[in-house]
Amino acid sequence: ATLSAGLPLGALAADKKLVLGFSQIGAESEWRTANTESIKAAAAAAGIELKFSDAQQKQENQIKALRSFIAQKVDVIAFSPVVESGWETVLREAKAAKIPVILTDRAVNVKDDSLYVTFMGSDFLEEGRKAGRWLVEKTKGSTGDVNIVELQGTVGSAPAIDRKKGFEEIIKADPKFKVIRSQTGDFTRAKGKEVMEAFLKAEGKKINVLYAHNDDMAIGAIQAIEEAGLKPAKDITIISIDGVKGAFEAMIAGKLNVSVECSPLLGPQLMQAAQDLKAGKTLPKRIVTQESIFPMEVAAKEFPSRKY
Ligand code: GZL
Repeated sequence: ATLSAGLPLGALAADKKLVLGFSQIGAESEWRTANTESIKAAAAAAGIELKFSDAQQKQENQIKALRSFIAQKVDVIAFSPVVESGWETVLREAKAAKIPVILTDRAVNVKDDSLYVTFMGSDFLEEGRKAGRWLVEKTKGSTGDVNIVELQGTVGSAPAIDRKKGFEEIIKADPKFKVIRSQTGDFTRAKGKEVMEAFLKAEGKKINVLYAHNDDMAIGAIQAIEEAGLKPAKDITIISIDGVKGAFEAMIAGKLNVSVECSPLLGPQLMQAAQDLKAGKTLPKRIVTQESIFPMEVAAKEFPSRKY
């Protein structure tokens, strides 16, 4: 897609520093703080002036930040939308101001996709499928029911919607898989622990598997499982997503079975995209991050080379 704005950024005086306004969701998880570090470090390395705002996971704060970037006439706006809906109006204001918008990490639901130049981030559907495929493999040959409890991410967010969808797409193939409880833990350790305590009270020893949409909620749930006198990764198989340091530490301690990688290291790609826009280049509408999966058996070997 070409620049939805007017003059290509190339019209900027060559020596003028590119100014990028970035609206970050918050600091809810290890993933998020690693993502922020990646963006700040990459801006400094690229000599880009970064105006950074933290929305404490509130959409209204993100919209306020985007409006302030428009008022300041930044060259490029980028943000990680906390939920998929409710962005049309402010994105139209950015378009009217001829400021190109880059989406990072999470997608938005808009009818007119000229409202953003590109969306760079993971394929959350595929992350959910990878989690489902790992569980199918792990329970191959077992005939009894596999009772699953699910800790969903932030309600209405692209990762929560798609990680649920991708996982269900795979497990629906075998009726032995039963999701007996599913509730949001809002991607945080504290909420993940609280909701897992409720699951354990309601279902107790019936629970065979926990599927957590991120490592932070899984780590919170591990505390609840231990406090209930059960052995995480043994009495209850635990599958999570992100691949942050805390997950590797839990796998090395034998308390988490697998983590599907979701890379937060989008900073360099974001700065490259902003500079390409300034140079008048067109960007692909979708840039997908390449990712892997880490079962506990490889955690100790992989840990030293992990960058987040
Ligand atoms: C995924 C990102 C999610 C992470 C969580 O790209 O949006 O938000 O999986 C984070 O850890 O809070």
